[in-house]
Amino acid sequence: MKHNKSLRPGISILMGMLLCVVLAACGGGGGGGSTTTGSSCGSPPALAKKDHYRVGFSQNASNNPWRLAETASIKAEAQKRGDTLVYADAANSGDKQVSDVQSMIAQKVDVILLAPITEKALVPAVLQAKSACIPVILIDRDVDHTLAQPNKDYVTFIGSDFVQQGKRVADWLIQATGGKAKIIELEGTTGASPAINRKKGFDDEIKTAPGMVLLASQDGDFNRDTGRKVMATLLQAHPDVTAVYAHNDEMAIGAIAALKAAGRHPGKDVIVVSIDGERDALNAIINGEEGTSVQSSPFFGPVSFQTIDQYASGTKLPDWIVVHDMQFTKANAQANLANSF
Ligand code: GYE
Repeated sequence: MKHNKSLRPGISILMGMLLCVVLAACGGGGGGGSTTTGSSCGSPPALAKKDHYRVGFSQNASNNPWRLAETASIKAEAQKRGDTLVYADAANSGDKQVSDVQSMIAQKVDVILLAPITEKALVPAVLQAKSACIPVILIDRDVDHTLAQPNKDYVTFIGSDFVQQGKRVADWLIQATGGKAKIIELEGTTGASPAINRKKGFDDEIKTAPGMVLLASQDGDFNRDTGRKVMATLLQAHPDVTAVYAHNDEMAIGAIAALKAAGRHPGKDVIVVSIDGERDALNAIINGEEGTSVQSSPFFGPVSFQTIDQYASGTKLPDWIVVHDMQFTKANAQANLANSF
């Protein structure tokens, strides 16, 4: 018999909610969420302390070295601890990621680590997990706080300060160009928290230097080939470009290819800067084609599982667990190559 796909998750969520009512406190009364507000299992839902957890990990894509490094870090930590990982890759689709989380809810995992593709798309899934008494920890990307809140709808957000990353890149570029540049900006996936905030951090900072002109800013989807194509098009409209700011290294590498294909000399007539710290970018810094890459660490395994432990022990967690990042330039790229991804 064919099941109605759209009904199935709804039924399992309803069953989950009923179970919570019957048990009065989902998670067996472990630490974590307050039980004074929201559903009967806490707001956010409590997590019972266990020796081993069944952890859902909803990854939004696997098409770049950063995502692969993050997944490897989570898998390695789960294995080290003897925890069971229920893994799903949404292949860049918000709809698929929502159904991936719904499937984890139906499988009754203990806790969900979620890397939401955009700030808005995964909000319904976060709220459904809460209703089903399963705590959610956001990693690497945040959701829109007007729609879902930390320490209420989900436990916390673990991730970098994206505004600061954009600001650091801008400061380096202002310094390197003596405050004079004509810039093309390649944005990350529209609606993703790092794209929104890396743009804000950079754009606000270059406004402090009147000679820094933003010629164009366009979505390159955090993707190398999209970055290359967008750069090739923008280059035709703005041949006077002297700097490229890409929201991630993959798009920067794509932009370098587009510049070279158009007979330009990245590192000489166009300065390229970006964020992440992946191996290809470090190599581009070493060979002079890229100026700087501010790190965005993908190594979420240890901090995510440590946060699960703390939550289950009843530790009050901050709304945001900030991941601290390095910055790579010619001075340290070679020394950090071996640890890059
Ligand atoms: O910079 C990028 C990836 O969400 C912080 O997403 C992450 C970003 C990372 O696709 O390369």
